Amino acid sequence: MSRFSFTIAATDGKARTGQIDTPRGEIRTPAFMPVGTAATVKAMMPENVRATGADILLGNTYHLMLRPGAERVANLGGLHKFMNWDRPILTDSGGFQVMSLADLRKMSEDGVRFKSHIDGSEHFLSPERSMEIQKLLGSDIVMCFDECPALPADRAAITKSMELSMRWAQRSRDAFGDRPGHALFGIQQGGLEEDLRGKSAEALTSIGFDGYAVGGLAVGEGQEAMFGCLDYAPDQLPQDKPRYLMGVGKPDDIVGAVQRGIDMFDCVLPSRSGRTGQAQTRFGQVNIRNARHADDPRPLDPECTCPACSNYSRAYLHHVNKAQEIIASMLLTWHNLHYYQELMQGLRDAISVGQLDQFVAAFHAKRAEGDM
Ligand code: PRF
Ligand code: ZN
Repeated sequence: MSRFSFTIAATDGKARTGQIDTPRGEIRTPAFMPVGTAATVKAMMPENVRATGADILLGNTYHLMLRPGAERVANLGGLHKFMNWDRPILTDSGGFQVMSLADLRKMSEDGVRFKSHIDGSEHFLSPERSMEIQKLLGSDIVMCFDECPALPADRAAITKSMELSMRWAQRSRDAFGDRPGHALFGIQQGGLEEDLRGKSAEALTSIGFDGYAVGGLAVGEGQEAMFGCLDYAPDQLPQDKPRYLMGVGKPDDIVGAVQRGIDMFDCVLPSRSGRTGQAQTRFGQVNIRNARHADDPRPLDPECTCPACSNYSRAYLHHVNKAQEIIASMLLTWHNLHYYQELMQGLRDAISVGQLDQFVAAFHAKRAEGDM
């Protein structure tokens, strides 16, 4: 019952496939975690999210502490029961969301004071309070409280921020304590500076975590710079623990990151873009609102087995989107999450049989062909 372990079944180059075992079930890696920020993956019932192939969801400390409140969720039996998802949940620690969403932020060594973007009320987050909230929620994989500097930033600012995040990582570890069956992940920072990333990895490794995230990327640096960093950052982290690239990404970002040794991902893209009429497909992004779909009786993707592609035409998806019907969000979100999970299964299978290069070549060829 107290198990939380990571087993690598096969490798292909730097890529790995395997599974994380938790008391709430296994997580097949490389894994994509749909984002359930406010105790829901928007427009989806949890059982349908599971049907797309998701093993784990991501939840957010920041949103849930503001609404409905962590103590309230705990009194109602925890986040799993509250949202009707009994498999693993990873929660982000709040600092990153404070920086992107909250008003009037005031940072100190102790933590960050801020005003809610919802009602202007005042709140405080620190490593200790973030650990407490994630425990109240019942999170299976808890993230350290960190600071993610916006890029570009000068080296002095990135150094100072990384060092603060490493002191907060130690405080997160101390506050988390020993909780069998629950995991605590450290978060590497250091911008695009290889030596600072190395120092961050050393600090985290000497504290000791159940998994390690690469934080501070996908913050505006572009894919080439991100891949440049991922050419060394995962190698600086322990080989035998899961590596999680936070907030990434587009399908080609995920493929490139898996090739560089990343095991876990989360991103709002498939769910958020589904609500604005963008479909993520084998042949690239398709805007279902485009007039060329209005009379098209074909499915979005004839090879996709999701409900949107099995039962509806492009013309129907176009119509319900234009008419702002709720089912438009439901169908495209389902398709997008299905596509992402199928991509992850394809990556896992390819790594298992040592055919990742061939898989990646076919992935890019299909996208180059485009939607016809
Ligand atoms: N830290 C935390 N959450 C995050 C990030 C980070 O650096 C990122 C960066 N892409 C996304 N989410 N705690
Ligand atoms: Zn589909």
